[in-house]
Amino acid sequence: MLTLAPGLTYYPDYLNRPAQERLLQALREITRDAPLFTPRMPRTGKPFSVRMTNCGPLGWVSDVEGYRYQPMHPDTGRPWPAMPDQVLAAWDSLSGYSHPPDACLINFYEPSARMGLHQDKDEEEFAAPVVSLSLGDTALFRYGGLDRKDPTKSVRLRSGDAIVFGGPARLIYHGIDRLMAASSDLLPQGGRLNLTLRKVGKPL
Ligand code: MD6
Ligand code: FE
Repeated sequence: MLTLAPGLTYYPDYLNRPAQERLLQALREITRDAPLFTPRMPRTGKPFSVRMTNCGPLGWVSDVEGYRYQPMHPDTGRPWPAMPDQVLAAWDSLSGYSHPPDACLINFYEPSARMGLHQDKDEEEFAAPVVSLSLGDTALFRYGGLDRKDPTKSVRLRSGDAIVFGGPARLIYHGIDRLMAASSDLLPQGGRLNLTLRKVGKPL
């Protein structure tokens, strides 16, 4: 484990190859029930380059109306599939938080996709961290501070790596600049999957 900044911890190789393959298989089953959708920017409707789906009681969606969590898939209207045990186990071992996550956002990056600098702030419970798991091609992950203009650093997230955004790092700006083409053979067609596990609501 490596501390990149106060509250920002990095776990290289958190999932070994068999665990990555198991998780990938679980994600394939999830996307059969809850297909990847193309999120759009609020107001402008401009599509993200990343496609998404979710598992767990709540899922994060974005469309012209705004960003929000909701219990149904935006295209199928069905509830999101359950979180795999492996995802719940990762939360238990990495979050340091005593309640289960209620959302797991699954981002799929084609080789050319990226994600602009943003904060994860659509949750109510900032006492819970966000736990992130990466599969497939290596990504250049940029992180900064609480102000968009703060200086940034980068770390390469490889298949199987985990990072945790908690405490003073919970609301820092971060994004994905680019993928490293053909850096992993986990996904037959290349690309990258990132899972972010969250506690959205305050515990009852
Ligand atoms: C990604 N990750 O790795 C995008 N957010 O593809 C995130 O946006 C993220 O990794 C909050 C906490 C950890 C993350
Ligand atoms: Fe994020």
